Amino acid sequence: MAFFAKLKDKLKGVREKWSGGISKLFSAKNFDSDFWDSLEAQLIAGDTGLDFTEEIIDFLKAEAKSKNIKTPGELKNIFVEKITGELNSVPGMGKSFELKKTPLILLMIGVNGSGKTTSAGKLATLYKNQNKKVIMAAADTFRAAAVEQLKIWGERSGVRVIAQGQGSDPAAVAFDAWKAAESSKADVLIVDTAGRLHDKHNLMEELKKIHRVLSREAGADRIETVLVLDAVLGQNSVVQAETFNNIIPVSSIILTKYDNTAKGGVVLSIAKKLKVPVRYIGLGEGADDLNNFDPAEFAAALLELETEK
Ligand SMILES: Nc1nc2c(ncn2[C@@H]2O[C@H](COP(=O)(O)OP(=O)(O)OP(=O)(O)O)[C@@H](O)[C@H]2O)c(=O)[nH]1
Ligand SMILES: [Mg+2]
Repeated sequence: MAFFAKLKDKLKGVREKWSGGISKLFSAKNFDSDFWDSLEAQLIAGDTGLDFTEEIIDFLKAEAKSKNIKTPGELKNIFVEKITGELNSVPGMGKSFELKKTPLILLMIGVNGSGKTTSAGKLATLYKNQNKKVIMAAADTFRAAAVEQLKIWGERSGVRVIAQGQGSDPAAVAFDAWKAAESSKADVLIVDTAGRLHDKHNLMEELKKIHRVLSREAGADRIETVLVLDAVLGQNSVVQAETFNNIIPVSSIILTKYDNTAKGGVVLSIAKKLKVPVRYIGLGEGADDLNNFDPAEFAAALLELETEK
């Protein structure tokens, strides 16, 4: 199913649809301060972020003036192009991870409950379905039942999970898993890590250690540091991303629980502020509920325009 068709389907029960609100505005008869104020309010309410919202409004006003546009309806395509262009200006946006140098390491990081383990399981399923050889590493040795949770995903997807006991050194688990991935010529090694509050110093140090060990053994260019963010947190997730990025450079983002938010604009905020690609979005708890993020479709759907796909 196409990205937004699936999203709409998932969002059926959500009464307050952000895109529907924006779309309605553009059917206004003319530009008055009400139109601009409402558009601004809708974008901010949808977690687009203050700075970017202001930029969009200023850009649209300038376009309307210079092109002598009289009705909001005529601005629709310009709006869509602006949004799509901003998203696509970030390399890798909406694209799958590149398997140029294998085994590729996907180091899953993020705060508690953001969806790291679930996303690891979904990615394992996805690669398995593409007949890739996948190994997962249970480097969350902190939380009881974390290893078990990953093993269940492993069984479900038919993927081997490298684990040690609870409380063991996560960097040692990552090391073991790398050795296994290397010797078995795996395509992808997915490393699940413990959820951490981004202000907990020692947990961040532990994360750095995992990254250091993997970089030393496998080479930094083989590691995708995948920050898993909960879309429901909106602007807070942007702050989280900035904090994590200061610890180890984040190279990709998976935005989870997109099915649970009526505020889709956080994608724009992330693209604009962090310049890190949102490659996938999570649309549910199931193994197949992971989709590439499609910028053009996303932008068109904001105005309820049909796309060619
Ligand atoms: N609706 C929905 N739920 C999700 C999604 N991704 C994860 N979840 C749910 O969010 C909860 C937390 O997911 P986990 O994968 O355990 O999160 P985590 O980051 O590994 O958590 P910790 O290991 O405790 O840090 C679970 O109940 C998941 O089923 C998603 O895209 N949509
Ligand atoms: Mg977890």
